[in-house]
Amino acid sequence: MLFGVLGAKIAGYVNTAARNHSLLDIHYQPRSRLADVVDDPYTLAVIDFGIQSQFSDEKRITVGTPALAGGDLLEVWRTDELPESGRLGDIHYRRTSALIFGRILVANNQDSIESITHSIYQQIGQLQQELDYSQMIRIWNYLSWINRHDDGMERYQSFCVGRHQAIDTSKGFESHLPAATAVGTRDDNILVYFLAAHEDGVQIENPRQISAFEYPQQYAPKSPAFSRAIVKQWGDQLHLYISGTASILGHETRHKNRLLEQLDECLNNMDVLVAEARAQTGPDISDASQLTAIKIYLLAEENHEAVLSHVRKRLGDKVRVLVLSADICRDDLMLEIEGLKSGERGKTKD
Ligand code: 3EB
Repeated sequence: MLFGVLGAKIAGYVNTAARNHSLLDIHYQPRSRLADVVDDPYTLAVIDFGIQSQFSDEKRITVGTPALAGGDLLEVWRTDELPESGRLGDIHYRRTSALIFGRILVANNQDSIESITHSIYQQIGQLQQELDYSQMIRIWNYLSWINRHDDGMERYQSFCVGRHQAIDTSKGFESHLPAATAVGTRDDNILVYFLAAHEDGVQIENPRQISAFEYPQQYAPKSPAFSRAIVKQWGDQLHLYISGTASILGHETRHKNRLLEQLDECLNNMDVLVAEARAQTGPDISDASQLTAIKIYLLAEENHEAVLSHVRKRLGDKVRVLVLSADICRDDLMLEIEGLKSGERGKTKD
């Protein structure tokens, strides 16, 4: 009898995980569920937002871009296989047979942002090689004081140099670049977290924009190494990761000092990326309103209500919207937006 109950309990547990064959599921949960989510052994990572970038526990990352809207939500990454935790150099990771989630937090010190970035990306490359997850899929970079000029160069530009020098730039590397976010925090930490896998996703570029890796040198002496979006199949799930997207056409900032026009241009760019992704690989959604979630990084906090109401007018109320306080890598950009579609083909998860 006792065994029966226990057996059923274990079976129930296994079934919960096995029911959806999603190698990776990303969804949003109310903050009140934090304890359950962290206790769940299948939780790979929990992304949270606050005043300062930090590792709040073994699974939870607090990103130093405080939430102005949507702060009642946690972003939860869950797998269908018990993840194994480990550490290599400064990188903490959790991994399954299919994927690895890594995170690294480095305090600003006397070293230049270029050399800190170089060390971070070198360690990431080493981890990918040693543990055999060769394809970077999606990466988030939260750099303190991104617009400050250190040694005559904006810290974002120095970051681009350090990154470019550390990654593999052998022939054809531009067609294997991850989707990325690079925004600024106002604390003294540099936080990078990422998702890598054995096999590449499908890289999506934006026909309205010059690819970042082909930008003219004025934006960074070494080109920004990221793609505009990635589509990745995880078992029966298809994910679309849209990089931080700004009011840029070609390579130039549009609508300087006009917040809502910049917002519309970001959303136009995201609509185009969704359409490109659909044409190339078929996530069954037609525009940004059908994304699972977007994160809006906003320079001027006091504008968050205007931004949120404009976004709701354009995208409706299905998509989760987080508005986060952050610095943006060009000083004429007032905001930047990233997007996620998770779930089975054609279905939107909440
Ligand atoms: C842009 O389109 C805006 O350097 O990794 C967005 C996303 C931006 C990622 C990066 C930079 C990066 O150029 C800036």
